Amino acid sequence: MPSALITGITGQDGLYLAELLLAKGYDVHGLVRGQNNPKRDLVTDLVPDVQLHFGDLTDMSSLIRALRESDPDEVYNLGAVSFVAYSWENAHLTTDVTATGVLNLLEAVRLHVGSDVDRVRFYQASSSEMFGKVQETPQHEGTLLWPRSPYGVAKVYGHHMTINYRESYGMHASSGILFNHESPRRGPEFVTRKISQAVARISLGLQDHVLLGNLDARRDWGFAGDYVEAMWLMLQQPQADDYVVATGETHSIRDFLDLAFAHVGIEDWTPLVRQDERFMRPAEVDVLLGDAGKARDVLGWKPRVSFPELVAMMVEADLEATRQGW
Ligand code: NAP
Ligand code: F7E
Repeated sequence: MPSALITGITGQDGLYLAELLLAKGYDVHGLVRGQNNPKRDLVTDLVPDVQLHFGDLTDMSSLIRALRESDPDEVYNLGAVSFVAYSWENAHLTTDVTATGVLNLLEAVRLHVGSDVDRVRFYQASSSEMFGKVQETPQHEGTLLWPRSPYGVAKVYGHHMTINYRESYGMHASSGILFNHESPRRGPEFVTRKISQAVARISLGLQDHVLLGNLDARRDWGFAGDYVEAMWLMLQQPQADDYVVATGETHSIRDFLDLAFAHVGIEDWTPLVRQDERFMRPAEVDVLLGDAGKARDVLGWKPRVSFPELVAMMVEADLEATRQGW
């Protein structure tokens, strides 16, 4: 039975990846941080077969211990401070977790495997935020990186460190440059879930408007359940490499609002949405559009869920959750 250790198991992607790997017959282990993490119960409810280990990306000895306890064939590093807006407020913390945390885990894996470098395959959760102020469109694996936030800068560090461990030690270390991916499990701080929750509450008469920031930003949004499959495929290749994972479509926040409100029968959402300075960013990533041609050709990966299907899925899930009082 193959085994895997997932950092970030309590997050959106960690849960989908755990479900995918369990369905494939893996022995799945997850790293949980904190002395009384409230999301631990979510993991035990949704994926009870995952074995949990205590650890934190900023604490290298805890990573070494988790590797010893789980002895995985594959390590997926999904743990991060992942909210871009928060990264300006806590730039050092973001750097410690999202940048140095990658080095800690790579080094822990290197020490764990000793001279047997093929023993563990490593996945790093890189991000389209590394393209930031985009230097070409669409963005591909060779596009110049120009991050626009402490989060983006931290991800660039983790990305290059992953490549460096591959080149320096021959480690099977791959980096997935994933564009935005969403789902009903998306944290409510991110714009898509903030909108789907607000639309559900507004349509049920529980809220009268929503405050948002820049409505003109454009993102290449896909479904998280599709994207974790690409992570797994990367680690099944004979050679480690870097891959862009994206849909190849870009949409604005306004497009998302159009579809989300239309789903509950509201055609004109302008009186229901107010812009608020607090949600504007010091430096914005205006437009992202990914070219996932390499993932399609080498991994045989393509997205299954379309943008309208994604929006409908999220609004439906929040309507149901709000009605049930979850
Ligand atoms: P998420 O829902 O925010 O989950 C982040 C995970 O990281 C959580 O499980 C969190 O644990 C964990 N974490 C935070 N600080 C940690 C620490 N010090 N030590 C160990 N774990 C820690 O993020 P996601 O959307 O699933 O994304 C997964 C990964 O992909 C992240 O690295 C993210 O930056 C990257 N990424 C995401 C997207 C996207 O669109 N979703 C796109 C590109 C890349 P707690 O629950 O304890 O906070
Ligand atoms: O913002 C705009 C905001 O916070 C998207 C993370 O998973 O994907 C995510 O990062 C856009 C930005 O995601 C609000 O200014 C407007 O232009 O949903 P978001 P993100 O910053 O793109 C990448 C790929 C990652 O790697 C990250 O980990 O929406 N926006 N109004 C708003 N954003 C938020 N959060 N809240 C608003 O009210």
